[in-house]
Amino acid sequence: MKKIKLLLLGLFIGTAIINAQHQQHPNIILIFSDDHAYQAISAYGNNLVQTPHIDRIAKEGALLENNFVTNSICGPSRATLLTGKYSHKNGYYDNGGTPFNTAQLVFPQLLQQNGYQTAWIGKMHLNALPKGFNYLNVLASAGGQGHYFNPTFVNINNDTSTYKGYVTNLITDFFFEWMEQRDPNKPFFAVIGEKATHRSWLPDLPDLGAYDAIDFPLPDDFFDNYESRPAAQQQDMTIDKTMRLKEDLKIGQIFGINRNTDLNEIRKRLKEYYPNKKFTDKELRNFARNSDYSSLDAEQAAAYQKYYGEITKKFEAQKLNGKDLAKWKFQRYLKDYYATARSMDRNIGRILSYLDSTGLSKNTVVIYASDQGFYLGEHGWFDKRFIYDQSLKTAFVIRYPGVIKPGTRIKEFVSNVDWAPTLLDIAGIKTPSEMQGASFLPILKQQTPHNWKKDIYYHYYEYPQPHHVSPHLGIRTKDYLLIRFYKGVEGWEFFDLKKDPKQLYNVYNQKEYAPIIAQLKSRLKELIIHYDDKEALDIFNTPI
Ligand code: SGN
Ligand code: CA
Repeated sequence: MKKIKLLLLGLFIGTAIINAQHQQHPNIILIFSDDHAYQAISAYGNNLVQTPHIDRIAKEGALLENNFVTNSICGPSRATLLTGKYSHKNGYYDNGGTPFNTAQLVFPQLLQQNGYQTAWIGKMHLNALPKGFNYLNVLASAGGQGHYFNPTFVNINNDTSTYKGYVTNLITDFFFEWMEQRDPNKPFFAVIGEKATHRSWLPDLPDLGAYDAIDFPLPDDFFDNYESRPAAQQQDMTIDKTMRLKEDLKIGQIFGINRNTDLNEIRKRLKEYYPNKKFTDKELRNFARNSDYSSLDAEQAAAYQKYYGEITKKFEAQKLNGKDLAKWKFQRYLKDYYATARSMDRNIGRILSYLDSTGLSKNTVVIYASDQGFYLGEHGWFDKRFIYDQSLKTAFVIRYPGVIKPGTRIKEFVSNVDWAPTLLDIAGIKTPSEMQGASFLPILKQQTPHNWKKDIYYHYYEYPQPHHVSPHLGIRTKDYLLIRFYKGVEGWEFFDLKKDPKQLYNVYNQKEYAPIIAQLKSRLKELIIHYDDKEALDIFNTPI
């Protein structure tokens, strides 16, 4: 009898321990890429290029179809992620170089207070190291953008080190190193900040040419003439005119040279592609200026020279111009872009396998998201910034075993001010009142609150450099998009998304839309007041 009692007691204690382990808040990994378009992901419908590991996260968890950003560029997106606030509240409006204000609250501080160990590894791009992290190892050179090959990182003590290898692989390696040194008795939160797929799209060596056999279909608005959209007429981000053959597409590029390389050496290497062309010393020196291409070591440079040298020769033989040249550039852009993304998906595979083999998968939330969307030739563009769909929306897939039902697809509107509150909620922490978003964890559990938002407020600032996108603010609902451009171009735009999902026809002046435009304006004003965007209110109230 006594033995049975002891056995029962043992069972009871055992179950209690298991329960306690289950109740411990989960680990959270946020794999956060740069400029990786949702339309580049197979789980989001791309059927030419496969992203099996991002897809796996979606399949085993949820995919958000309407996840928006509040200001579609890099630094501001990261500042919003950390603070749960719009740019006008966290002070980080653009990539202009002003350091992120580290005195303000960032959500990892709250995670730390609740027993989490926290790390950010890879690209951060905030011109300052925020509080709230136990471990930092972030890209340092090129104004925080870092290099694809042999990059330099800065750690929490402000010490910099340069490492040999390809950035996406190194970032994963550093994550594993940190995992091995962390305290296994505490939950962890880690941001794996990818450099991929940022311009100038340098693939890892095994991926050079991975998509050369694919002829990518040209978006039907590739030769958009921007009629009825003055800000689109003013931008400087077309594949046709803005994208550069040498610096972006690596045509006639010389790799692995730097400011100290002898000019005769550069002249000699160029002879192979341009036997009859004479270069001035200034032109030769320019070849050594792009640090992304200078950072390759001899072996990497040789592989690049071989691959892009062949492409250069074929290109020069074709003597393309006009629309044919634009179409050719589009093909090369996508081939490099997807090849760069390929290494990232492979590395996400490494991360998922690591979690499987260490048994961590069960109690670790894994998120894959990008800092904003990106144009892959829609409207003829690359880059982002506009409130139009491809840059406004961004990928977000999340796996949370036992909580999110596999294969969930979410249509509700969420935005990046909601990310911090959601991550805090997962960790069992209430959203602080100064944050401007709300947790969408209930939505992920398919328990959408009845009053969940149905529209998104947006405000973009950076102007005129680098891409001449006029500042604007606006509101996006399921069916409509209303925009107020200012500074560069002054004016309103309105799109009926039911009839015009590609946002090609600005119908602001069509009479039949006057009632809905009036309604949307009053809602936009409410949002401006709700988010306390004073500058926006002045602009809204200024007649044009
Ligand atoms: C660089 C790029 C731009 C890009 C910004 C911001 N030019 O300036 O094309 O929009 O970064 O990107 S480049 O010739 O230097 O590549 S962000 O992702 O950091 O916001
Ligand atoms: Ca970015």
